[in-house]
Amino acid sequence: MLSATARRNAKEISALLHHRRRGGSFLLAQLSAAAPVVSDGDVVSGSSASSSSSVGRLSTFANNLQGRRNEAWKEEDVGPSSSSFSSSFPSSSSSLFEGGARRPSRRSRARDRNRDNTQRFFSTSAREESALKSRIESQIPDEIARLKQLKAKHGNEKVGEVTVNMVMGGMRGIVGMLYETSLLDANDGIRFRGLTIPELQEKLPGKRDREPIPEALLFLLLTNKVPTEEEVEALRVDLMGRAEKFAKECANDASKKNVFDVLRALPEETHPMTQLSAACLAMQNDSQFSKMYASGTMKKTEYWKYIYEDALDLIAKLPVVAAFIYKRSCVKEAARKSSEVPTVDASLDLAANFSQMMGFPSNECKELMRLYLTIHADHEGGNVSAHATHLVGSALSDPYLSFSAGLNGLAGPLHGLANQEVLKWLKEAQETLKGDYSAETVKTFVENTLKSGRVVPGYGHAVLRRTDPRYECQREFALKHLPDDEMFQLVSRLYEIVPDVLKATGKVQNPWPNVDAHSGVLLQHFGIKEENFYTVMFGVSRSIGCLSQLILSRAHGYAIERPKSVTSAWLEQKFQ
Ligand code: NMX
Ligand code: MLT
Repeated sequence: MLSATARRNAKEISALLHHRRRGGSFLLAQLSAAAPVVSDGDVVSGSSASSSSSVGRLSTFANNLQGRRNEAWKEEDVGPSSSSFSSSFPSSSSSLFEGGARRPSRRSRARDRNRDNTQRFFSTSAREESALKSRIESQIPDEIARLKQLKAKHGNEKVGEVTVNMVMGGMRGIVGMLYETSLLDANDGIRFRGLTIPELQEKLPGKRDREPIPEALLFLLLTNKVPTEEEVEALRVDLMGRAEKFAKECANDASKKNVFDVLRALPEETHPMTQLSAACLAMQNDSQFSKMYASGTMKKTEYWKYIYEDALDLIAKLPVVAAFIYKRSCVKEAARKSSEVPTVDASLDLAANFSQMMGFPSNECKELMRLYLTIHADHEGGNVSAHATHLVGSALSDPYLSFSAGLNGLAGPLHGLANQEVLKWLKEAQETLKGDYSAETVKTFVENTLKSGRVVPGYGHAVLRRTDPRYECQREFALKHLPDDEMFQLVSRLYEIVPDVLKATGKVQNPWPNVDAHSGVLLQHFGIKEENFYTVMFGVSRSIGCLSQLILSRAHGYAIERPKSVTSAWLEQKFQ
């Protein structure tokens, strides 16, 4: 933490920098808030540096920076709205990066110097590149070349036909976007970089017991490579370090308003998903990508580096924020309610720590959390949450803005909120059936649900045409850990009855259960009984998939998304 004197000094430095350019205010934010203290390119942890030497370093740096800025401005004013990418990207109209070296112009050299200085203010992790980040960086040229070749060879070939039914039916079945991290097959189910869920359970290293840890999945999604034990551990340490730093800073620095103040200002009864999405937006001020973009010093080829930092920060922060929401707004028992920032145990894995922060430290519950956070992470790109994140991100909105949009979609009852609806429905069934789970009474209960105009929550899918493999692996978990749970027995009975009832309607394309039909039963068994929180857990997990792809989308230079829409009159005229 910088002392009060150091902060005051930082303010003065910023005032000095803040003439005629918005870059100055951006630097102020970094100077007054940042932990690292910078001198001639060395980063010293703010907490370990004495405040007087910090002030000296800041002043020296500011003087150098001011001198260099003046020099840069003499050459040409550079702003984010200027066509500042053209020198690095001769063919900037193309969606994928084009090659072609050019001698840097005077203007771009000036911008580079400016950028070098700006970048020194970013967190240690942004500068000391992790092995994962370096690996991603080393893969980018080949990936871009592969995509470029694909376009060059097959750019004008067709991948399908679009019918009026597809246009009018939620774009179902239209191949319309690139999404690398996972692929869904109607009959095989989901594959994460080619691996099924049982394969993940078998192959991903870093396991504490049987279930994979989400850190290993994140590595796989980002690199298309099964990590080693060491690689998983390095990523775990990185993420937990980010989580711990975030929680400690928010808990200890009363002088700065933070996301937890924003959440405390909301009524306790605000839906947890609304709180999570609002929290994402409240943290957007921390976006390194947005600050770099506003500084006008970032090249297009560097976007992904700051998206990466934001994405990993967000993945690390979300469980802390979610645990806070749970304790404050969801738990019924007053003794467990708390409006304190949760304490992160950085020696644990992300899922175990999440479970512990929520107040469930048992090994079984931690194991369930690992499974839960792994299997909900990704479901190719067309689902509402992934697509919304992808779409918003394509406008170069940062990960906080983009993922908040994804969460808003996840909060809908036909998508992620279905897990909440399932538990409500199961409780209703328990109350109505009073322990009589005979085939006839259960069938009547399901038919009555349809008659009342509701969908059967947890059943059906836009793409799948079989029982969701995510349902199957949760069922396996239940058979191992809670075979005698009464609600699990009801869920098993429903699995025998519901598909036939849905088939009998003659319109449901997929009568089989999806992921949401099972998750709540497991959670309530271990004491997480507040179903209005379930979608938040889905969101914490989904960040892993959506944000992995967001990093890759910027790394590979994807285009802004802008499909064509038509009016119904346009369609009618076309077929007249
Ligand atoms: N219960 C009752 N009716 C259903 C169900 C269901 N579980 N599933 C589909 N239908 C209906 C659907 O409403 C539609 O009716 P209509 O023509 O009157 O509008 C008809 O069957 C055809 O729909 P489909 O083509 O089978 O399904 P679609 O791709 O449109 O929708 C879902 C997919 C998942 C939105 C739909 O199956 C559903 O509403 N399921 C229940 C909610 C749910 O479990 N959602 C979670 C999905 C997984 N996730 O986590 O996101
Ligand atoms: C998901 O996990 O996103 C859901 O199964 C919905 C979908 O894939 O459309």
